Amino acid sequence: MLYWRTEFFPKYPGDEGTDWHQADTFANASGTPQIVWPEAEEFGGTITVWTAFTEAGIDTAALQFIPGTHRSMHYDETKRMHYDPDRVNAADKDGVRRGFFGYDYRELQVDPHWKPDESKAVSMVMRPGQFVVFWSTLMHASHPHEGKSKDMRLGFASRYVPTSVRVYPDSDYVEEYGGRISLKDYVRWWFADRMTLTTTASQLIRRQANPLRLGVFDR
Ligand SMILES: O=C(O)CCC(=O)C(=O)O
Repeated sequence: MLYWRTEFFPKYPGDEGTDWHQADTFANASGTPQIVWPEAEEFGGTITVWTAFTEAGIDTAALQFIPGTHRSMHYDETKRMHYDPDRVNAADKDGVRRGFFGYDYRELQVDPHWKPDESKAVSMVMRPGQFVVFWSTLMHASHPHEGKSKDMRLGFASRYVPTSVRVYPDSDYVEEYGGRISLKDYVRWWFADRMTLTTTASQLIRRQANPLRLGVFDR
């Protein structure tokens, strides 16, 4: 298994929720596929372990999921989204303030008139240290941070794929969310043994730090 990407997801008091989205190749923001599965595989996407570093409640940007949506993609990541930082915290979508960190995920919709069935959405209220594991093609989003509390919400996403998946193929840099990151010193971690996903977040971190079980790949 390859540990190929990590991201912090902060939501400050008053911040919008995250747009509903599914991610298959992760070309969504950068325009270039970041993971490419073998052609014979019917799968795409990545396992995400999203760990709450803070409280994540209904009023403080808890994640939301729509069960059963991971098998069919409503978004086409070969389309382009357009980055505009002025969009952040400025859009109202069906009565909810939502956005995608300067992008509008609706730009990728296969059917521009389609809407996610929010009546089936499940909210994932989490305490610090708890984590949720989900496939990235599962429709997910977050509530806005309503600003009723002064505390930020911070999530940390770790992303995993099988070793047969090509990661950042033919890319020297990633340009997304208004920044450009060189992949010159990029490494991905390789798990040499079986990992049970019932471990706690701290066990997971300990495992990630255990050199006997890990290798480092260059590209
Ligand atoms: O934390 C969020 O609001 C979004 C997280 C997310 O989309 C992800 O981890 O894939």
